[in-house]
Formats: sequence, C-alpha cells, structure tokens
Amino acid sequence: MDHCRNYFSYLGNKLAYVPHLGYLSAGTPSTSKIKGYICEWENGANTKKADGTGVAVYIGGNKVLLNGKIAASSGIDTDHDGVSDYNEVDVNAIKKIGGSSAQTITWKQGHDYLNNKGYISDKSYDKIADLVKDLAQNQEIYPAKSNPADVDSDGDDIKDANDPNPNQSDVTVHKLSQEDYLKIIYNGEQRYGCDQSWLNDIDEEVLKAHDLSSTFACGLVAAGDLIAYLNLYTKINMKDFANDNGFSKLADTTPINDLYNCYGYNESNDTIDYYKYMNYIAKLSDIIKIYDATDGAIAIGPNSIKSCLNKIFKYNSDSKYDYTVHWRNNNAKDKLKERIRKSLGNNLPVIISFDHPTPDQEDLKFYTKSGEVNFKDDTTTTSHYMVITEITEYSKDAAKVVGHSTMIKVASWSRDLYVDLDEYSDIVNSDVDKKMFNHVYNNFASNILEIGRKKK
Ligand SMILES: [Ca+2]
Ligand SMILES: [Ca+2]
Ligand SMILES: [Ca+2]
Repeated sequence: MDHCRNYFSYLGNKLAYVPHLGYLSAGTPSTSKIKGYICEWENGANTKKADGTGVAVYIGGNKVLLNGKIAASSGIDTDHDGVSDYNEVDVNAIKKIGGSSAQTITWKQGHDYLNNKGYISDKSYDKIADLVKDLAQNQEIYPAKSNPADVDSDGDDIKDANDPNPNQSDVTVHKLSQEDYLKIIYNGEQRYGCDQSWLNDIDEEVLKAHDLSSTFACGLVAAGDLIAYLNLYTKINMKDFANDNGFSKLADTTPINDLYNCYGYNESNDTIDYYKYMNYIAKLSDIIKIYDATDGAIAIGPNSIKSCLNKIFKYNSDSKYDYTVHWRNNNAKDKLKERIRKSLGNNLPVIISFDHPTPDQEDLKFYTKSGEVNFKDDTTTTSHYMVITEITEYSKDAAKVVGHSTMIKVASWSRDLYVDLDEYSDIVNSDVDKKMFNHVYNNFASNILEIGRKKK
C-alpha cells in the first residue's frame, strides 16, 4: 500500500491545482509545494462507526472517518472547523473535470483529465494508469481544498475557516531552538526569561555594592538572559570568563565548571533558580554599565552590552565558530527582518531596543497571542530593551486575517510578548520634526544587537 499512497498523494497534488487552471495554462507545474488532499471511499466499506453512521475515506492516503457521505445537503462538518465537509471539497474542480452538473468524479476521470491537460508526464501516467486499473477505476474521489478531517490543514495556526490558502502555509517562522527560552523558576512558576523587578528581592547590600536599581535594568537583564542562553544552548564555554571576572564567588561548586554554576542552573530539569540568577545579574552589572539617566537610558547601554559580549567571545577560543557583535545603526524594516531571521536561524537571540526621543511619538505596543492567531493588546513602553526569540511573517492574504504582517516574539519582564515589527519600524522612523539629530538618535537608540557567526 505504501507506494500506492504516493500515487494517491501525487494525483491529489495535481488535482489540487485544478482551480488554478488559468495560472497553470502556460505549462505543467514541475514542482508543487501545495499538499493536495483527496478523499476516496474505502473499497466496500461505507459505514464504520459502531452506531452505523460515518464513512471511511482515504485522505492523502491516510484512512480517516467522516461523519457521513460528502453531500451539499448534509451540512456535516466532521472536524468542527466551521467549514462543512462539502465546502472543504473542491466542487469547482469536480465540475471542471466531470462537467457542470457533476456531483463527483472517478479516479479514471481525474487522471485522464490531468493527462489530457499535460499535467502528468507520460511515464507517470502509465504507472498511475496501471495502478488505477488494479484498484477501482470507477471509485469516487473528491479533490479537496482543505482536509475535512483536520481543523488546520496546513498547520499554520490559521484554521481552515479563516485561512485564505488552507492548503499552503501562509506563515514563515524563524525561532530559537528552545521554545521556552530560559526557564527561570520564580515562586514555583516557570517564567520566560528574567524580570528586572526581581532585583528588588536580592540583598540590599548587594544592590548598593553594584550601584543598581531595577528601574533602568532592562538592558542588563536582556544581556544577562542572552548570555545565559548562549552558555546553555549554543554551548559557548564561559568557564574562563566566569573565573576571571569574579563570578566564581557566586558558585556552589569549586572548581567552577562553567558560568551556569553561578546562576543556579539545574541540569536535571533544565531550569534556573531566580534568586541565584539575580545575583548573577547584579554581578554582571560590573561589566555592563547602566546609567540611571532620567531619559534616554537606552542611549548609553548598547556599547556596554556589545563590549561585554565581545569579551566573552574572546575567551571562547575552543569554539568551532568566530563570533562578532554589532550594534546596528540602520533600523530600516527590511534590514531588521533579514538580520533577525538570520540570527534566530543560527539559534542566536537578538536584543532589540526601543526609545523615542520626542514625546509626540507613539509608545510601542505589546501583544499577547492566544489560541488561533489572535493578538490582543497588552502593555506599552516608552523605552525598553527586550530579547527577540521568534519572528513570524504572514503572507499578504494571511495578514488581512491576522491583522499584522510581521510579529516578533520577545522576552520581556519574564513574559513572552509580541511586537508588530512594522509598528516598531514606523514609530522609530517617523521623526516628527525630521531633525537630523532625531534620525541619528533613533537609528542608534532603537535597533538590534546582532551576533554574527562564522565557521573557523
Ligand atoms: Ca470542516
Ligand atoms: Ca478542515
Ligand atoms: Ca491553516
């Protein structure tokens, strides 16, 4: 049956093209990214459920149960995705192949049609023709626009009922390998990275010794999280960095094996203890200087973060890669997207900052994502550092449904939040008075820290 499945899928893929005949009339599609679905009644078995209802069909070669025969009048919606089974079937394709009044077509009709139109090579035609002869030439098939047994046929998080292209993913995602980013345990709860306000929990003497306040610490915690991520999940050895820069005082073990001994990483369940972690963050502030300027705190931080990372990478001589760190000075939308995609694809988190120099500019909005692609307004910021862990780009069609075309997932205040990258870019590039200072400032204060990686 295995090689049969391939032919079912093959024919299904071709049939999935039929509604797009205008587009295809120039020639045979050589490659297809579209995963076609085809429903075929199982030989000699019409009802399958214990109560006598339901029908067994093959969909793309996999056997599934539908709640009843496919028919316009039945209204059956097997997968409860809001689209009836009949409406998931490509009725137009059936009518094109079988004639305007056709209710169904057979395998033979389907593959003869494709052969006549030149959609199947002669060689494939012979193979399929043999196979179909052996099976049931007159068996009914239903080319489908989407899978009547799956609420989200192409798995792009947009349900078939709302999906403009239910058979073709409308979403491109680049993300870190660790879905949960940094699993920091705070009051028994797993969080998404670190929250600067947790600095208020550590010993006051420690805060004083490091001249720290949680108010302006977002850059520090973003960098601290980024460093911990690199340490744990890209296997960058930070043992010598930790020993030479006084982190070993925080470690439980002597000799210290790596930086993670200093911030309470528990290898057995891949979690981090927040209290130890905040002491590591405080210690890190000796290297990453933050200034408690009343405005524009962001403007001073980037180079400090950059030089700290460069210091770490200098120690990392045993790695297979050379790393370089850049605080970018061009925040044009396309440049940002390209760099974020590339970094996340290399499993390297990206720090992004936001600041607006003039009060007239809008605040940056954060969103939360729920269930199906549904972004809800959450909080806002006037000035902030965060870490990008994922970028999702929606096709033009899907953007109309989702309401956004490029969303970045960011770790901020120990939460996973979303920022619309177009909104970000529009705000930071909308200099109200077009003064050169604002332009230069915006490019510097609202930008990304990009880590470049090259094989040695
Ligand atoms: Ca359905
Ligand atoms: Ca469906
Ligand atoms: Ca979908």
